[in-house]
Amino acid sequence: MDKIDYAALNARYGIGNQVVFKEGPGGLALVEVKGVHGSAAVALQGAQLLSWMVRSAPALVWLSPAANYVEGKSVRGGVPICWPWFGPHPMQPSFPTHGFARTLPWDIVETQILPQGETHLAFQFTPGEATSKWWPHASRVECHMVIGEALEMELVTYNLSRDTITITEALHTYFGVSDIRQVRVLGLEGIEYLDKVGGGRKRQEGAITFDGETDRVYLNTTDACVIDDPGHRRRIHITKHGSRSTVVWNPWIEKAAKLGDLGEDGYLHMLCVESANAIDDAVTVAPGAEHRLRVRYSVEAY
Ligand code: TA6
Repeated sequence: MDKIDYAALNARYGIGNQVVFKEGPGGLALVEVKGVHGSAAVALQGAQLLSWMVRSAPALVWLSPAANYVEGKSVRGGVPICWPWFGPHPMQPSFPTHGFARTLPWDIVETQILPQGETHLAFQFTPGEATSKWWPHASRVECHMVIGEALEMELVTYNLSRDTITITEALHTYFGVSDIRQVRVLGLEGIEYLDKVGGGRKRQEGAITFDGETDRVYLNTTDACVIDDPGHRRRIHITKHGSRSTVVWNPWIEKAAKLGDLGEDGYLHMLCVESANAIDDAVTVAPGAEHRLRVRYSVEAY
């Protein structure tokens, strides 16, 4: 990893003690946000949001207590950005799973405090020589985050080439839950999904509940979702634009043990609800055009 000049980063993009660049675990460069409404930490590697807290409530975004912080490896938790493909590459099994954007360094390009006190961060990644073996298309991707009592994220793909490009993508968000066995996901009733555990395509009946490994890609849905968590007495509202797939994943006991970086019983306290464009919902971007995937996360206590 190139040596980071934190003094220069803070001089250019730091904002008092509200936006501070510093070295984090494993030498990963972080930007820490301490806003009037909420706080967050984002790794420059992958523009990966690692934490988001609103006041003293239990963390809304889960970060594994056993996460490895290693250059070139996605940290377990937060919001990994899957781009320019989701899951295994459709034709090249040797290519990195979930694309390469989540494991490479992004540049910060803007920081600002918005009129209502939220913090806006903008990150940018431009594929080049190092990634051309996987992705030989002139393109750029940006991630904008607005951090406050709600969390808004927007992933923007720019096609800078003369050819149409096709991407799949996901904001692979790990939400914090009290106990996965008590949690329900509402909003996907009646939607067709690809069941990556049991195989085949099925249709969701009623709320999604969890009693084992769950790995589903809900297709052709622009619907909002709600994570209802009685243990934390809260509902997390997930709305999205520019996304036709929603991925719901909990590894449960055996898969979590195999992954090895979720910590003791970590699977009980996390749930991925990922706003994506995957499988049938791949996105084509015309030459010179752009595609935007946007999410908004907010929390309602009850
Ligand atoms: O989004 C769900 C999923 O595709 C699962 O199949 C599982 O592989 C998960 O992503 C995590 O993938 P990772 O490469 O981060 O371990």
